[in-house]
Amino acid sequence: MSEHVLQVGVIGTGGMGTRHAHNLARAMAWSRVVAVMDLDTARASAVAAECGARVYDDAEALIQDPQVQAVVIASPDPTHATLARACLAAGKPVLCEKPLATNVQDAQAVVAAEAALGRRLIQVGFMRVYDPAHQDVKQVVASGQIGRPLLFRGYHVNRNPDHTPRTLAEVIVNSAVHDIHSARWLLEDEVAQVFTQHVPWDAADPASCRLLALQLQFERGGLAFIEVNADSGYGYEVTAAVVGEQGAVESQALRSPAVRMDGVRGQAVEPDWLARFDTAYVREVQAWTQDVLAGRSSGPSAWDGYVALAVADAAIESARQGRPVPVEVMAKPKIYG
Ligand code: ISE
Repeated sequence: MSEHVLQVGVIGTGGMGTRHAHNLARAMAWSRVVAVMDLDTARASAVAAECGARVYDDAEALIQDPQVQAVVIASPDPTHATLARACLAAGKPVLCEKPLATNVQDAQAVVAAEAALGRRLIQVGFMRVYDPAHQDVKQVVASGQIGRPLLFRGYHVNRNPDHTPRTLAEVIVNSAVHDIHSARWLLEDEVAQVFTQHVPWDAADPASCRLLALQLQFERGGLAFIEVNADSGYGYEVTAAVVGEQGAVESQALRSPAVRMDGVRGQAVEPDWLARFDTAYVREVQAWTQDVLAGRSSGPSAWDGYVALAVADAAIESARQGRPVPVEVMAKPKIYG
């Protein structure tokens, strides 16, 4: 590995992949982007030109490039598990955007492959653990000042300007996995069962989802209420709150200043996750690249990605059955501690 500068390949140049590429190229002296891949080669070429990188139209070829020392997977969700396993086979550290896979079986296969390798190479893109507002909540809970945590409350609102219908499975697997991970991270406990309710996007299509409500029960008795709104109509918001035996803590909903004018008090609401989590994404790749250069893994693991999908799988089943469903997970491999 280069002594001081990590050479990274980025797969996928949509909004997330482009943001990662820009951060890797500009936010720290110890990393640079040497390869960029997208099936849209024009889009990939634009990002590559900004980063001084080579362009690929084949992900496997980028992974095999000897100049590529670590990989970011920011391609469409259905490609994540296969590409993560290709990185494992090549022995290359990888930051894989969530979800780790689109179903629990594929996620389990990634975990099994990493366990067979005997060392952690995968970090999953649960970037909220690097968000200053979430870290403030974590610090209060970890300090013990609110006592034993009893409840996590997640509020997750997406703007959807085209009002593109979403399915229940997609809202759970693509969006709610963030809140499921936040609940596990903040309560430091595992989910025992989940109950799902939702408002369909189309009343005639119960598999569609306009608004999701998850109720989680944890192994030590704690609870979580998670709300995911697929089309807020006003902006993008994410908050996290924890209620403890002696108090409660919650993140600030909006980061913008409140402005009072003409008889109105207002605050700007951010349009999307790239805006709301700008600092978190920088800190995420700074921490990940420092880990890789130091030969360690400390961020959200493939195990975290798998467990989030095990909970998601139970949530989908709960919606189908209309009752709480237990969460089943495989035995935790030793490499995850
Ligand atoms: C998106 O893929 C993200 O990861 C965002 O953080 C989340 O808020 C959104 O719901 C997902 O679609």
